[in-house]
Amino acid sequence: MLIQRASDIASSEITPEDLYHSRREFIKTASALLGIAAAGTIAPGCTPNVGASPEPQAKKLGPYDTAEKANSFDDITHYNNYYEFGVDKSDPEKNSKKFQPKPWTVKVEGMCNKPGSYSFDDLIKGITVEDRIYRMRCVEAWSMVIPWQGVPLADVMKKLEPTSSAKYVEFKTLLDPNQYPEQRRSLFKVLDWPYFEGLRLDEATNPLALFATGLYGKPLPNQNGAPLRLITPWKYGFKGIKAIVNIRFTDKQPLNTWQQQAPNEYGFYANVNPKVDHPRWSQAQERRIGEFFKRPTLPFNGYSEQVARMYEGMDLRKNF
Ligand SMILES: Nc1nc2c(c(=O)[nH]1)N[C@H]1C(S)=C(S)[C@@H](COP(=O)(O)O)O[C@H]1N2
Ligand SMILES: [Mo]
Repeated sequence: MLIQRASDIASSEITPEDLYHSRREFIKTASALLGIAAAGTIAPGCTPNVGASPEPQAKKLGPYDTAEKANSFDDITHYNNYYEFGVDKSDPEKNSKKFQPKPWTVKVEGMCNKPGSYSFDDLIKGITVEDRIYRMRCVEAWSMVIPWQGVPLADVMKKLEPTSSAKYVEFKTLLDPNQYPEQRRSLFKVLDWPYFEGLRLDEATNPLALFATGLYGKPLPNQNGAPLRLITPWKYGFKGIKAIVNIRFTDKQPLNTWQQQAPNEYGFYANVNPKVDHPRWSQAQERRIGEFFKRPTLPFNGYSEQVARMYEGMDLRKNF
C-alpha cells in the first residue's frame, strides 16, 4: 500500500517525530498523486481521500529549513542546557515537570512606542506561527537539528515599535526560585539569575530569528524553554534564551549572562565561527547528537547567506 495510516502502526511504535514526519509525507505523497508540483497548503475542498490527514496545514520545506535529518523528539527533550533546572543534560527534563508556562506575562520596556505587560497570547496575536527546521550548534561543540514552530522575531519587534534611538534588545528569563531549583541556592550559584541575553536590532529583525513556541508540532516542552524562547540559529546555542519574561529596548550594547560570567570566553555576538576557538577547546568541529563521527563546523552555522552581511567590516575575532 502506498500510504501507511497511523492506525496501521502499533501505537507503541509511534513517536512524536513519526507523526510529524508522516504528516509531511502524507502531504508530499498526496500532492504527488494529484500532480501538484509545489505542495503548499491543500485547500480543504480539494483534500484527496487517501489516508487520514491529521494536520492539513503541514508544509513542504521552507526557504530557511535544513533538509538534514532532524534529531528525535527524545534527543531534543532529554539532552538540554537549562541551568535553572540543574547543570546536567538530563536535569531539565527531570526537574521541569511542574513548571507553569501558563499563564505567562512578558513585560516590554525601554525605547519603544508599545511598552507594557503582554500576555503570551497578546504578544504573538496576529502573527502566523511558522515551521522552521534549524541546526543548533552549542558552544560546547555538539549540535542538533530541531523542527521548531514559532513566530518571526521581526514581526514581534515591529509590533512593539522600537524608537529610532533603540539599537539593541535585551531579553530576560523568569526569576522564580519556587519553580527553578538552582535559583534557590544562596551558595555556589552556577550563574547570576535571571539569565539574560541581547541582540542588535538588525539581528533581532533578521528573517532567521524566531521566538519559538513549539517543536515537532507540539507546544514547547518546559525543558526547551516554554512558553517562549529565542532561536538565532547562526549563533551559539546560549544566545537562545528560554522562558522569556522581559524585553527591553536600549541604545547601549547589553551584556549577556555568559559574557558576564567569563568575558574572555564568551562575547556579545557569539556567532558560530570554526576559526575562533574557545580558549579551552576547538570550535572547528562538532558532534551531531546521535552521530559518532565529528563533522566540520560551518561559519555562521551554515547560515552565511542570510546573515554574513550584517557583520561586514567587523573584526570577528575581536567581536566574538
Ligand atoms: N534561561 C536559560 N536559557 C538557556 C540556557 C540556560 O541555561 N538558561 N542554556 C542555553 C544553552 S547553552 C543552549 S545550548 C540552549 C539549549 O537549548 P535546548 O535545551 O532547547 O536544546 O539553551 C540556551 N538557553
Ligand atoms: Mo550551549
